[in-house]
Amino acid sequence: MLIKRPKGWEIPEAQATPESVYLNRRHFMGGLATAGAALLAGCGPAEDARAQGDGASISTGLTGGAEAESLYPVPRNETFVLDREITREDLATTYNNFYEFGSHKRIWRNAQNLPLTPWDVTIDGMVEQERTISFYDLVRQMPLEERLYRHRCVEAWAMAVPWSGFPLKALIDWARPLSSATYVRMETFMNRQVASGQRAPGYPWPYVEGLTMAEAVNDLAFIATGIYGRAMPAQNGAPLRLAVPWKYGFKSIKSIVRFTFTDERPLTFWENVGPREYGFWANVNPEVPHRRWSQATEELFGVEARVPTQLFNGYGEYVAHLYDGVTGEDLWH
Ligand SMILES: Nc1nc2c(c(=O)[nH]1)N[C@H]1C(S)=C(S)[C@@H](COP(=O)(O)O)O[C@H]1N2
Ligand SMILES: [Mo]
Repeated sequence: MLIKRPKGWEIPEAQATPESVYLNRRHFMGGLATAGAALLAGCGPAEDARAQGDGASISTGLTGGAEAESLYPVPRNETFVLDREITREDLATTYNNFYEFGSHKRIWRNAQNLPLTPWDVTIDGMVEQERTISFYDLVRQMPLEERLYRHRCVEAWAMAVPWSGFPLKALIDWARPLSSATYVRMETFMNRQVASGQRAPGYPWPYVEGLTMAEAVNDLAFIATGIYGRAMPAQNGAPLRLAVPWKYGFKSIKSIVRFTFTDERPLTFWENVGPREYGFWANVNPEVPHRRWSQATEELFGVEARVPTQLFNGYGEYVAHLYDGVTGEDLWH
């Protein structure tokens, strides 16, 4: 796939070798994460040291077979432009947060064991009619497009990736929730056989996330089913995952099996694990530090550059109005 690199963000090729990237990452993560690493939303600094070499050659991964693969590539929606270089595909597909497969970044190999066919998606709760549909039947009915989005992890690193998928609003229109529904709750698969992380004690599986209905029908809220012009690899959340780029990365729940419409705010996975550090809203804000580190700047993963963090990760024009009337809430954790 042809990728346009905006001038000014170009980094000398020599600085972008996997070794220097990972050494830099190790240095960086070591500085901010010492005690309480288990509470970090997807942080396992100790594992980074093993990373050298992994990223250079691999960009494959199970994607749900030829049927899923045949859907791509899809036309790019040019509305969404980046202010930075697209992250190298081999980096974005081998450095992942996916606690179901381990509390470190090198889960891509383990994730290959996740069975992707068949994959059923259940729509339930406050809807006209509860139903379960296969992923492939669902995705074929959705308006597929490609979007270039920034991705900002709460750990203060950032990527930029080309997602393929469809607006969450398209799925919601299809699901026909009742007007009394005020939240959509999303849930990841449960599979202790293949997901070693789900066998480890201490985490409230399955992974759960949620959005208000207003957030969910916002133009930016996207269900990604592909990446870099091909079907989603398991490690990035196949066959379908959320992408809400104005929020910290942990909101972008992977490998979804259930959408539940409700009038109760869902208790999300990380809020459940560490309510002092992670909340429901998790909107990106450079001025509100995490309880243990600053959010003022972020590391552009793969290019050894730090840049200022932007309010709403730079997407304020799309989403800031959603929070105008919201008072008495911590919108930034
Ligand atoms: N089910 C599930 N979804 C998840 C996570 C997870 O551990 N489990 N990690 C989150 C975090 S912290 C981040 S930063 C992103 C990482 O997505 P990527 O690996 O595609 O970059 O996925 C999010 N979605
Ligand atoms: Mo994250």
